[in-house]
Amino acid sequence: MKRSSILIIYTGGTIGMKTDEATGALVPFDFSGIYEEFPSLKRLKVDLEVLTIKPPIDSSNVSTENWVDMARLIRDNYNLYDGFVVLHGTDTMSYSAAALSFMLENLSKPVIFTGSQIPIGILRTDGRENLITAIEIAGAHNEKGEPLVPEVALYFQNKLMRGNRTTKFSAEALNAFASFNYTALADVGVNIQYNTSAIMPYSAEKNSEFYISESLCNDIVVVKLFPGIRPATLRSMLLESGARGVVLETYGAGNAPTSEWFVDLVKEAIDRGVVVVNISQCKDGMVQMHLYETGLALQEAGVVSGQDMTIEAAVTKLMYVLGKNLPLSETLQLMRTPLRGEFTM
Ligand code: ASN
Repeated sequence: MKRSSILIIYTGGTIGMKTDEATGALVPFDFSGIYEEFPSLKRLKVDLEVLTIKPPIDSSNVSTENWVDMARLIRDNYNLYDGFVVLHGTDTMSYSAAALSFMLENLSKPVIFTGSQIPIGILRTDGRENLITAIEIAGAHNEKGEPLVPEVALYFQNKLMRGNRTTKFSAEALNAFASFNYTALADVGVNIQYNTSAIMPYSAEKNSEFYISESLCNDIVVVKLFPGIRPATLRSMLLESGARGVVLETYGAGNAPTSEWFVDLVKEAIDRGVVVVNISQCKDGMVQMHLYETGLALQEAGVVSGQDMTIEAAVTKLMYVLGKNLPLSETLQLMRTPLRGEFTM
């Protein structure tokens, strides 16, 4: 079996922290010295290089510009490496993984996001296993040399998940991420069990046509419904904010109040060309606007069903699709089509 070459892109987050021997404070860890810190990595059949985004950030500070930087780093190194591991803070890792899944066009190499809940320089860290297994997955290939996971995925605590299907659901547990609506791409125990039928198939033609989309539109508003929301609040978010795209977080199977003022405001936004996508506040399950009168009103107003998309996928997909500046009908068509396996039809 050939050795894989992997580029680690360190963006920041808890995984990059260790205790300063002198002061006892947490300080950033220098990943370029990765072999000195983890000599056991030499036993993996991979060649590693590390690039650090300067300055490394707490992921709560991540911006669309950072996503463009990450995408460019992958593009500039695409032909030099077999796979990529992105070390990222956990707080917004699902947003970044979803964003990159859209921005990396015709991707046919592994881009594996991981991080940790406990700093890598702390004895009880979860980062060491996350890092080592993410590297192993990024380098995994079949006898023909084709990567086993040619897509953007997120590895955390024994599970490999499609990046744009994940959500950070725990600020405490070490298994902080879940993919509620899509099966794991791999389960990790004594062995790594790849769920091949759930993983994007490898395509050699795609590989030669790899490029990145850098234009993201962040004129987006997320409206999380709650009983008692005032017409003036909704009006300011839908109409006065200048938003080109709205993610409406509704109840249950995609339901919202049937009050005239509510439906009229949504209609008015849609008539003005705002793209409104309906996703559920429930993490598990699917929007089905035809089920109840309370969902049907939205469907008839022209709201796009977000199906079983996560909030992270809905926001970043809107940014990506609106960033293309297409005619409205084509924008709506892209929003209704799963582009990277981000929702179930
Ligand atoms: N605040 C950190 C971050 O997202 C949390 C972590 O990485 N566990 O950068």
